[in-house]
Amino acid sequence: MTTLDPTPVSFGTEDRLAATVTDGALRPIVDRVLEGQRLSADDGMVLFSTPDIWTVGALADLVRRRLNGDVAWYNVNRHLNYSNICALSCKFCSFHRKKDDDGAYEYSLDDIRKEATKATESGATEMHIVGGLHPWLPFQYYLDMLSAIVDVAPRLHVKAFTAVEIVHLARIAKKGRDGDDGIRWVLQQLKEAGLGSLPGGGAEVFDDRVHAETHRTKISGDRWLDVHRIAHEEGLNTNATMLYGHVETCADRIRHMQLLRQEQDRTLRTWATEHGLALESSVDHEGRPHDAVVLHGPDCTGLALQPTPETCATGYYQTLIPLPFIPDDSALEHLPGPMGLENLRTLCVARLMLDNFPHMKAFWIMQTLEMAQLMLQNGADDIDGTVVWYDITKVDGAGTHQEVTVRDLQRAAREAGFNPVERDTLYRSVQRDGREWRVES
Ligand code: V47
Repeated sequence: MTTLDPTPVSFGTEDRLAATVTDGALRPIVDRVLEGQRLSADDGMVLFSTPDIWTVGALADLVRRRLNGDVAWYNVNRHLNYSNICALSCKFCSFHRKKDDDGAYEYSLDDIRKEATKATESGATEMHIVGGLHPWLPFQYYLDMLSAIVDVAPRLHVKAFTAVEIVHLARIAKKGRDGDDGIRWVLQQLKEAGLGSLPGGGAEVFDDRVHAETHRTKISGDRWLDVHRIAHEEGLNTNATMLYGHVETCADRIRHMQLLRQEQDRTLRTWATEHGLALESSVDHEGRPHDAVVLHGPDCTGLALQPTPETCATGYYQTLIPLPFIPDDSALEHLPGPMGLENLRTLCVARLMLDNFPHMKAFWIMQTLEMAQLMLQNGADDIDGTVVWYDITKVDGAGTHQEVTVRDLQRAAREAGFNPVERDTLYRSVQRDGREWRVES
């Protein structure tokens, strides 16, 4: 039997732009993007409301190619959700359980050791660990978890604990949940025990009304940003998410992106100074200079982030992961959740607004691998990894086993017209021979 290889498709960005601008409101934005200028919140709102979504996609693709060329990043990873027992009951979440609920679980240190061993034996480079706010596990459990992983799988990068968990740990370690000191202490202890970076979860949407309506008892957006700021100060790279498509507005999404952009400006200024790099001034949409760090990709001159944070005193945001709200089994199940074009547009707008984020991730578990392909063509440069087990969200009745192979990831990227490149957590390319791997320096 013969099989037909799908032909990789490619769209010439300039051609797409020339051919598709059908909305006059987009013309000044097209000019600004072509000139590398920063977009305003008003521009963001135009991008969300224009019927001409294909121009929005072409612009996002242009920016994505400036930063990452034709590379589509993926990684060989494992997710581990150590417990679903949670003191909170956020309305969008179907993962949390109370202690005596059906299906409540927690991993012992031995379970974690076994998972880390399996991960490393399968050639994974990363373990992504998050869980609920467990009411009675002591702080020592989290340190022991990291030490156990380092013990059995010393090369595995541990990306673990959302900002929400970090604040919880500061509280249970009796270091207080307010102020910077307790958070800093927790992060220092975890880093010493083996923590490599922070994932982007728990950011939801930085807005007080949304916070009150959907996740009232969780930390505020300001507190989430504080934790990531302190993590960066402690030399840890972090990611950011935005959980959209429930009760927030497009203006709320833009505000979320602006707050992240502002914080990344601050972080990158320190980062660049530390590296002895001159800062370039950029201009905003009205031609006013602002002193943001300008990121350029491989085919441009200027400052590109070098992924060498192990030797760096300052970390930064690596990627934004837009997370479409998945209503199934949550207290907001009556809401429909966003559909494909909304997901695509949100990713595009994020790519265009967050000019100082080097990466945009289309998390295939929540977007589907098929949509992730389209997203690669419209601003995303990363599709996450092999995952294997995932318990936080399940689309269309999926179970906890949610795995794709490296071949699947590579095929998806190639069919979308990109060059699949394996990365480690810090976006260094990985050279692999079966289960053996090394990072390219
Ligand atoms: O923290 C919870 C969100 C996050 C739902 O850093 C939901 O590389 C949609 O943060 N519908 C976990 N989202 C996922 C996450 C993540 C995933 C992949 C990569 C990275 C990274 C981070 O999912 C939670 C919460 O914000 N979430 N429930 C839901 N029903």
